[in-house]
Amino acid sequence: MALAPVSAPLSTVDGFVKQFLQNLNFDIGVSLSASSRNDQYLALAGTVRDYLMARWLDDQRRQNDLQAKSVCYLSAEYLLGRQLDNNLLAARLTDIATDALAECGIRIDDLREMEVEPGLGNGGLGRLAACFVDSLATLGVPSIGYGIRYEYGIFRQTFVDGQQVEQPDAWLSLGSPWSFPHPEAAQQISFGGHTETYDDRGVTRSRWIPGWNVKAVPYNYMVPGYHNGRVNTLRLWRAVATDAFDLRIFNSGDYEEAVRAQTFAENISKVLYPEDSTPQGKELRLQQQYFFVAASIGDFLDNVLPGDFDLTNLPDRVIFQLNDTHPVIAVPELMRVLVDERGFEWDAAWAITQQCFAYTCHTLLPEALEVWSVDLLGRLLPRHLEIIYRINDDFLEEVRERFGDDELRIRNMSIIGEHPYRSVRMAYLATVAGAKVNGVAELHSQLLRDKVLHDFDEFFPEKFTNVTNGVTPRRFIRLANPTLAELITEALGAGWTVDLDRLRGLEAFAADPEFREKFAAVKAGNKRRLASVLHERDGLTVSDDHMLDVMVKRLHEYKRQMLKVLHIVTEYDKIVSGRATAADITPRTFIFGAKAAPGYAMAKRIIHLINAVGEVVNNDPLVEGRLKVLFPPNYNVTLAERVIPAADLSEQISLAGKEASGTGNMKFALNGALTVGTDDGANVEIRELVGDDNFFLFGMSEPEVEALWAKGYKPSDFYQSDDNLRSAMDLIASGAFSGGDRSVFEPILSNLLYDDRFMVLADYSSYIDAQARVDLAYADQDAWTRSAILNIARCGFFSSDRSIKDYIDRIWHTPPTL
Ligand code: 26V
Repeated sequence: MALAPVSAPLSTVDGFVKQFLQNLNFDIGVSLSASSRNDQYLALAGTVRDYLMARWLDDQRRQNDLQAKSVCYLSAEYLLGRQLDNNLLAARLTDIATDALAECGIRIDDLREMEVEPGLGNGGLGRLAACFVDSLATLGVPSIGYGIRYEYGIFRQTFVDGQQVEQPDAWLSLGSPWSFPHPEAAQQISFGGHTETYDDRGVTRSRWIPGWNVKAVPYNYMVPGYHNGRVNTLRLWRAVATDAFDLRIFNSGDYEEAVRAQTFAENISKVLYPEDSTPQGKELRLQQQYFFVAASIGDFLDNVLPGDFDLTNLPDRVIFQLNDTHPVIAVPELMRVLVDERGFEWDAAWAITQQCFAYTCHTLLPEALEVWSVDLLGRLLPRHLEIIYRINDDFLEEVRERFGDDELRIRNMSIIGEHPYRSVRMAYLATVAGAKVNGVAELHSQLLRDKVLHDFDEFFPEKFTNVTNGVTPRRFIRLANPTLAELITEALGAGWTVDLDRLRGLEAFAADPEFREKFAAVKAGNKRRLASVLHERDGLTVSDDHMLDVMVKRLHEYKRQMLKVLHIVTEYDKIVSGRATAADITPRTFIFGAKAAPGYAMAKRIIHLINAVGEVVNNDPLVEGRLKVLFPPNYNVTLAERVIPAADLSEQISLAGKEASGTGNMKFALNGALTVGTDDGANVEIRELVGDDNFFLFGMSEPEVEALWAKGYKPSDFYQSDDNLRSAMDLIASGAFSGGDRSVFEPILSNLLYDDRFMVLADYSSYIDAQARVDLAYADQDAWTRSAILNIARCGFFSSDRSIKDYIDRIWHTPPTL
């Protein structure tokens, strides 16, 4: 039965008003006149939800009927951003809702501001997962996103005296209108205990006798496709104590212990680990990982597949995509289910498992490759450790067969590492188990094959492939930049939102002075909008006539925010030392957005320095307001949607060979910012597409970086031989930005001078040259605008729809079922 009772009237203003008021009265329990903004926001969200519901149920029914092969995207992070606008857009309800609320005397913008974004991710990896579920729904691919419903997402960043202070992100505290809990569909997840062998009709088998368990309760989120009537599901798991656990302790009369047990269980989904790039090896983190993948596999097998499904055919029905190593414990979990619970022989189970997983690697930093100590893993998941050992034994046997007793090779390829302690190398496990392994940009995939996973590439070259990342044009053009979207539609007609290659059509308009003028007006409008957001949010002032030079991304040494700081200090230094007057300097506002992992001391120091430089530069009368440094705290998806469309210049300045892809770089180019960047990650592909004339390339290439390391890199040589660099660093060292205290930023400077792992000093002079080219180019505003338009026209490739199509063609083989 097709369900559409409430959806028909909702597509009219009157119907929408009626449903909105009904939700306000009956779901929220208030009258319009007594309602708060939050009440109104919740009722509005409920109304949008009601509209999508029929389609959602329809979709679930259709997926059930079709039994088509599905993608299960396993990701510990989804950095979703606000939902209201996205869902209105997908459902074509934006205008209707705006008018309906106006009839109730409510400005929809005021309600938009009420939504706290679900920040269930750290940075690029989590945001990519959110873009991918959007594209999967828009393309109509049968799929489920699986993850964790953290009670606290990424911390809220504040600054106290310029230093980062983290506050908890209680994103659920005012209600969570977009999710549907389903306690009846909970999965029981076990941990600890021991294994034992037993005789099964003459065959010795192993089984797991767990020590404790928790319940995984699914919370379903709607993921509407754009204008296609499809609504997919994002299923995030919450940990709660199991009844049995509770009851046993209750019966023993130990109330306090029962409450403690509950807290212990619920801790598992309590908080997102705010680290990125450097795994901490914490037990709770492994609990989170196993918790969500065991629940997801259990859910798929129990609830998505029909009861009588023959699991021999599992690869025809599912591909589990592993978003980095975080979900890799799913591999031994599926083996355990097949062998221990469903009676499969080892080899048959392994053949199935190897076809059901694919692995995406998102890093090149060796310290980011996750390992778990055998000790910890064996304590928490003893049966899984046994299974991993067996997988490794079989695999190393194959390596021996192929390469002979090459012990060095075998040690290097072993899933079990021995130093500095015995540990499971999760990336290796994923590579051995996965049908495919992909990097996230051409350069990154190549470096994976050549370096990080070189031996594996020799062993199974057919496994390796590339899928260059992408971003959703719905959120990052349509929602974030509505005036640009209108201008594009005016020029190209509708349809480009789901076929981003059509942006090519803008090339012709780049030559049209009238179009350039309109584009410049859009950019100016976006700058004014950002100015008003930053003024209201943080009391910051953005001048109309400045170039907006933006660096927003997690704070990490490899991303080289320090290079940006040295550029700013160099400009400032020119003025204070009398080498230039303020009038010689192109007026620029530098905008930073960056959170540092709470335990990453150097990153936090760099944040402090950026704020300190801002404090001095912004207030020095010699500068005459021509340089400004702004660092709004708590950069998140919501702020990104305001900052990116306003930017003139996009800073993508990581050391070549370190940034796997980057996705901010794509968002900026698609919003008409020009990039100053190294040949790293997807920058390489952006530059190839937009052309050298429309991109400011600088710095060493990856092979040059390697060559300099091999030769012996001495950062102090660069300091000694470059007057500008020496002077800028000396200015920081002098205490000019720390009230005369020379000790505050000394650790940053000595790190640059004597270590400089990310070769900031080696690329400094090339960067300063590139910035001079930027100034020159910016002086010709009309030519700059032309370049900006060409950037947009040539970056359609970076739609996440294209990424998903590549995954389908190269890895998943799960065609859309529209
Ligand atoms: C590691 C860990 C360790 C434990 C705590 C939580 C955590 C979270 C993430 C990671 C790995 C970080 C890998 C990552 O974020 N890579 C980024 O992925 C983006 C999407 O592919 C890509 O654009 C960025 O270049 C890449 O740095």
